[in-house]
Amino acid sequence: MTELMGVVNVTPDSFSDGGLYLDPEAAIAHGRELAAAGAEILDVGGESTRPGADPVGEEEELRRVVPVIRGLSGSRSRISVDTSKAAVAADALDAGAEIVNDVTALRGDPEMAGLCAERGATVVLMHMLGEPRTMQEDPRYEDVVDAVKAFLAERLEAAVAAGVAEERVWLDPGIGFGKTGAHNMELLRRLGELCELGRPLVVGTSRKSFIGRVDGSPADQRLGGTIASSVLAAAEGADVLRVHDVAEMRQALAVATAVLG
Ligand code: HH2
Repeated sequence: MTELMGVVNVTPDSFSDGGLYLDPEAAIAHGRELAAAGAEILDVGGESTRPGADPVGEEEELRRVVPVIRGLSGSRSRISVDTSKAAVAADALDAGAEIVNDVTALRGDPEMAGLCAERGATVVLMHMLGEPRTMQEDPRYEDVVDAVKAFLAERLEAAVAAGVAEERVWLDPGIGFGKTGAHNMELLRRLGELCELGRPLVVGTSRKSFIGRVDGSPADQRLGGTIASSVLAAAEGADVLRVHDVAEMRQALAVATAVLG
């Protein structure tokens, strides 16, 4: 069954919901709502990775995410921390997280792989070309699916070499991370090729700008495009869908599953 990872952004500047849940109580209430709506996983993040975003210091990121994870631990959803810093991941794991969602695929902090290995965390390894500040400046690939697949295979191997159990690794093509609209479409259309890597696939299309490029919609009006792309991704083999709108996505998936049998 496809699982839903609900997004809890404790940031002032996330591209679609920045500032809405910066207060820990508001973030905890939002996370509880997503859990009640059927999110199997809650992904708590304290640093925006939108194109052009400025990096956040370790202290500030800890201050944002740890109280929220503590407040959500014990709910029926598993908790994931969206960070590329080992110190943040360590405290998040102590506070009740069990998944580390690292958009740098363990390349951002030399301590991250060892920490995840030692703590037995599940790790999401995501593809990104370049870094958030510059990743959307003219990204190019000979074949985007082949490039992402080779990258994810290499990062999976690196994680295992660092002691992370292979069965604890999930992979993610990184929709919108150093990709044009056409690259994102091709990745979604050929997602099945990434399933050949043999690990669960996480896909995050939620509210992203490739949807806006199709119909001109702003970030807060991309629910239809999020649902269409996520259902298609699930049909192509995605195991986990990272979304902001859990209730609507849960219903869409239930209907898609009922139709397909
Ligand atoms: N997308 C975003 C952040 N983290 N993690 C994974 N594994 N996959 C994704 O596609 C992904 C991710 C961007 O979305 P959001 O968190 O809403 O925005 P921001 O980075 O501006 O906070």
